[in-house]
Amino acid sequence: MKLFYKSAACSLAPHIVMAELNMVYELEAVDFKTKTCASGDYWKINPNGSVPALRMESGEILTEGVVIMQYLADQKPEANLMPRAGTTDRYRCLEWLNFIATDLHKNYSPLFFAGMIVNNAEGQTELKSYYVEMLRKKVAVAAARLGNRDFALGTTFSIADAYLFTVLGWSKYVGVDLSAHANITAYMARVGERPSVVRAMKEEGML
Ligand SMILES: N[C@@H](CCC(=O)N[C@@H](CS)C(=O)NCC(=O)O)C(=O)O
Repeated sequence: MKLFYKSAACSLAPHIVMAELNMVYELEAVDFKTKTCASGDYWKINPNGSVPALRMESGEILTEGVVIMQYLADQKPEANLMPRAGTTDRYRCLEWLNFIATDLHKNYSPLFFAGMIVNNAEGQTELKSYYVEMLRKKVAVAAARLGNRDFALGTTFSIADAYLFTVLGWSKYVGVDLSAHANITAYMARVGERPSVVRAMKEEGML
C-alpha cells in the first residue's frame, strides 16, 4: 500500500492509522505547489489534487481521508480502531469523523491559505480573525464532547483520534489557542506520545 501525503497535512491521520495497525506501507510526498510527486503528475492520481490518496494493494486509488481511514481499520478489525458496524459507538465514531472533517478541518484550511484568498494585508487579517473565532467555538464543542475521556470514544484509541490529533495539531501554526481547554491539552500530549504517532510524525520529518 502506498500513501500519498504532505508533511503535517491531514494525510498524517491515515498515516498514524497505518502505523497503529503495523501495516507494511510506502509513502510518497506530494509537492502542493507543482502538484507533482515521484510518480509524476499528482492530478492523475487524485483529480481533486488533495492529499491523502491511498494506492491499495489492488493498484486502485482510494481518496477522502475519512474513507481511507475506515478502509484501513477494516483491514484489521481485530485492532478495534473503529467500532463494529451496528453498534452505537460506530455512529459516535462517524459523528466525530464528520465533525472533524467539516467543522474543524475546513475551518483551519483558510488560515493556511489566507494569502491566496485575499490579496491585501487588512483583508487577510479580517479573514484570519473570522476563522480563529470560528475555531474557538468549534474547539469548545470538541472539548465538551471529549469531556474527561482519554480518547474520542472513551478508553480506546480509534481512527477519530488519529484525525482529531492531526487537525488540532495545526493550532500552533495558525494562532488557535487550545490552552483554555485543559482536557484538550492533556489529550494532545496523551495521543502525541503513542508509538504510532511518534513513528508517523518522524517519518514525515515533523520530529
Ligand atoms: N476532501 C478531502 C480534502 C483533503 C484536504 O483538504 N487536504 C488538504 C491538506 S490537509 C490538501 O490537500 N489541500 C491542497 C489542495 O486541496 O489543493 C479529504 O477529506 O480527504
